[in-house]
Amino acid sequence: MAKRWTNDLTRSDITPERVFLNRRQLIAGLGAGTILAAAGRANAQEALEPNSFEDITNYCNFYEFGTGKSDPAANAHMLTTDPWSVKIDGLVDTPGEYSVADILSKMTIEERIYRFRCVEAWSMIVPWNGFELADLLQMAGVKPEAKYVAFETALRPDEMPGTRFPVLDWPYVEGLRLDEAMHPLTLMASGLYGKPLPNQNGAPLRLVVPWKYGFKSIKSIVRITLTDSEPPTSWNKANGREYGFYSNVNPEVDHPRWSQATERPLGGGLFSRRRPTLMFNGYDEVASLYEGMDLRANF
Ligand SMILES: Nc1nc2c(c(=O)[nH]1)N[C@H]1C(S)=C(S)[C@@H](COP(=O)(O)O)O[C@H]1N2
Ligand SMILES: [Mo]
Repeated sequence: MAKRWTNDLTRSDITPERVFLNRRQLIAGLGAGTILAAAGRANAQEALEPNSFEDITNYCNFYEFGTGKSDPAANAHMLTTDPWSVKIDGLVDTPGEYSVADILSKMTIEERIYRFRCVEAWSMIVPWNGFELADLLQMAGVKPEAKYVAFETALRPDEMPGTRFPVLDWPYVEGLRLDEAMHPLTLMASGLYGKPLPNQNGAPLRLVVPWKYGFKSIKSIVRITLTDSEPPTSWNKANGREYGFYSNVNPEVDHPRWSQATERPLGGGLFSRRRPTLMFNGYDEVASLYEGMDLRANF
């Protein structure tokens, strides 16, 4: 499948040596199409230098393996990720169990360097490998009545020690409105830094929705269901006052217990400079999805 649209810089667009490039160097090194894309995105057009592989894989949230930031790295090796299949059901033309191997053979894997902003107010930049969720949904055939997409993570207490504790109502579930799910920025990631996705980051397939708080980016997905009503989501069920269905990154809507105006970029140490958080995490191109909506009421 052809690469239809690119939101951000990808490492295949820049010179082979991964170095920090300033805007002028970047534009000099890019093809004409990308220059246009870059010109339209002046606001977010800083060079995105990814966090290190070590940072991304050792500072994780994956409560199925424990609630500490290093628990997933320590425990997620217990998860069997091959073979793996994803059930796609609900309002689709061809429901069924799709093996990940089969899915990957049909999708074009590309690299997307995305900002990632956790609701806890830390952030990082990740070079994901994956494909657009829209391509997978189109493969299954979305019925006209479908309005939402529900996602579910594996629940295997034998392999996921964290699920023996009632921290969340397992399995972890998430959801998107169909237009959010079909947006070209919405990625299904199967890798990072050009390597298969480490288990702690959600192997073998996880969602990445870069303009929403990190908890929307559900890991180790076993089921995708097209529905006509808004699906329940884990953090909203756990605390609906603090975590809404939309959970778009929004510096103007604070968490009831902390400000969302700024964030701490990972990798700079505990006392690194905070930086301003951007509306939609800098991905302004999604603003039209929410036109006419009160983003305070629909947080
Ligand atoms: N199944 C599942 N998915 C999950 C989580 C989780 O605990 N379980 N944590 C979420 C949160 S809070 C964040 S910030 C991101 C973290 O992704 P990373 O560890 O790959 O950076 O995963 C999200 N996806
Ligand atoms: Mo998070």
